[in-house]
Amino acid sequence: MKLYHFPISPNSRRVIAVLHHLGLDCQLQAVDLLKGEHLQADFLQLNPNHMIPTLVDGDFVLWESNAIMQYLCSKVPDNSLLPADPKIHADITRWQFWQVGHFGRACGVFIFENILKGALKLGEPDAAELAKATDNFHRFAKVLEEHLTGRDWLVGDTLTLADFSVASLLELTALAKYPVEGYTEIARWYSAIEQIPAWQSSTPAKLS
Ligand SMILES: N[C@@H](CCC(=O)N[C@@H](CS)C(=O)NCC(=O)O)C(=O)O
Repeated sequence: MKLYHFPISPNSRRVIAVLHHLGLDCQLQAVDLLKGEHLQADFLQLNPNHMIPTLVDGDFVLWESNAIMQYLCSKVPDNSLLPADPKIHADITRWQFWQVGHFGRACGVFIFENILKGALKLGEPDAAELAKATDNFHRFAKVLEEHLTGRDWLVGDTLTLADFSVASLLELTALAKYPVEGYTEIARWYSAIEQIPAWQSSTPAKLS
């Protein structure tokens, strides 16, 4: 298998953490988004959305990080990251959709305004956009905070894909300047994620 990724992308990180946790063999191929490598014809044939991560497994090409994570789990029977029990499976998938559709979108504005704009020389962060994103961040961070109260993990009593999907957004907390003050349950849970060997070994060099 080959995974096209971009270092410091949370979308890549969560997939790489799963590869490490499951002990799967996979070649990592960095695609430099800042140099526009994702817009080259060869890559567009794999992913017409010009986005990483993208997995190639023989003649099967798969994009969307959460779909890739579920596919990787299907290679390791009886793994605890994505148990077969239909309700647990659906609960994990629910949090993965929530990450893409809600929390990730709130975090994405901070990533764009406070990290990417500077890296791409697109000007200063837009205060109005950040103010709107702050409201949205709190709306969904409160849901996460309350859900984590009294729990070690997002689903059931063990680490699952749900934890890797949502936690990956938080790796950029300092650089993206998310308004995380006061979210003590999220901080406690994220500290536990940071102790997981697969999380540690998948830390991008620039964040370690
Ligand atoms: N929903 C997608 C999002 C992937 C994504 O946003 N990737 C970004 C990097 S973090 C990208 O490749 N952007 C390049 C572009 O949009 O042209 C996933 O979860 O895989």
